[in-house]
Amino acid sequence: MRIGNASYPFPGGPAPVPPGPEGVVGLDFNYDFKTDLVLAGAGGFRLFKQESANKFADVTAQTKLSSTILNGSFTGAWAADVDSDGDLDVVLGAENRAANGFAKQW
Ligand SMILES: [Ca+2]
Ligand SMILES: [Ca+2]
Repeated sequence: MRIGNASYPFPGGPAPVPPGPEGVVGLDFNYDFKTDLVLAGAGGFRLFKQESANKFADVTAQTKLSSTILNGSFTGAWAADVDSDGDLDVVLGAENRAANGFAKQW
């Protein structure tokens, strides 16, 4: 995926599967008024934090999510406060039920 002059790896898996319409989610997970990106695809889950208008950093490792989620095969992702605690969560859709579920706000 390209933003400005930079390219960021979409987790498309070995195929590689291009991003689907539900595979890119903009959200401000750290409440700094800069939109961050969740990318979800056949090759897993990635979280990119926006550092400036045209620069994102891969902060996936900081989520401390399990490898089952990080490397799962997803059909889409959506931002929602699933548990109604005031923090945004990310819901991940998967055809493989073993990897289905949601990633609570980290
Ligand atoms: Ca942000
Ligand atoms: Ca929540």
